[in-house]
Amino acid sequence: EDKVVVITGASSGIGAATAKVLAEKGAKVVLGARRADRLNELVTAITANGGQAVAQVTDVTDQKQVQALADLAVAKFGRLDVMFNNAGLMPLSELHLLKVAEWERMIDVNIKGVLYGIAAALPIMHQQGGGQIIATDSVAGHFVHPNTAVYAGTKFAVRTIMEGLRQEEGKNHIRAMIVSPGAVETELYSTITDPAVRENTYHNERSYGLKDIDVANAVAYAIDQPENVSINEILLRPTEQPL
Ligand code: NJP
Repeated sequence: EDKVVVITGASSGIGAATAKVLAEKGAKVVLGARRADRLNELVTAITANGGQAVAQVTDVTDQKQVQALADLAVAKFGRLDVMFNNAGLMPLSELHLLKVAEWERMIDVNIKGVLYGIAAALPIMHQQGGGQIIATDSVAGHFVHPNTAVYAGTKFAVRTIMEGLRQEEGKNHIRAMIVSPGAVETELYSTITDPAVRENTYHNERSYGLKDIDVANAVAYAIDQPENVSINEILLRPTEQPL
């Protein structure tokens, strides 16, 4: 399909894999993240493979930058069919460690970043008469464990925001979906600053984690559905992951 898809957090992991999968299927992808070098490498790889991609450095904690990324899609490709709010970080720790700056960072990126994506996409999609908004949530949007209180809190918030969006915007032909993975082998564990928690999480990702492409394929499946089919959540775990 030749849809125009904006992806935040496109410089690595799930975002980068989704960009490649969608571009291979003919989508025009508009890529945002903070690391320009990674974005440029990805654009070069997609273009060399015959795909269409543009990138713009975007910090999702800045509403203006998220708006500029959505506007780039319209300026470059004339539309915005899918807004994939995927950027996130996961500095897990127990609450008593009082890593307040990390709590704030998760709220800013994981929650506000998604809200800014919605704010950027909605007016454009209203004008077009439809579209699709996707956010990367998590199994942590369903269950909380020690170390995950704030991270899970941000993912619970994303789940409720996206469900509200679905209920309100279906009448405007806007589809809303969250993709909720279990452990995925990406660079996300490196955002964990507590060494014991990082080692444990990293161990799980290495021993049984999904690949980023597994999540990318789930997102591509939802985008590929006909307009009357709104898949609202895809929750996927590695087979061996218990919780
Ligand atoms: O991790 P990683 P994932 N502004 O670290 C970007 C969720 N998830 O692919 O800015 C803009 O490879 C960062 O780019 P950069 C998770 O919560 C994962 O696993 O250049 N972008 C990078 O592209 C998250 O929502 C697992 O540093 C910002 C991307 O975010 C999503 O999957 C399990 C940014 C992170 O890519 C993608 O993470 C699960 C900012 N301020 C949910 N800050 C898992 N991996 O196990 C970060 O349930 N980024």
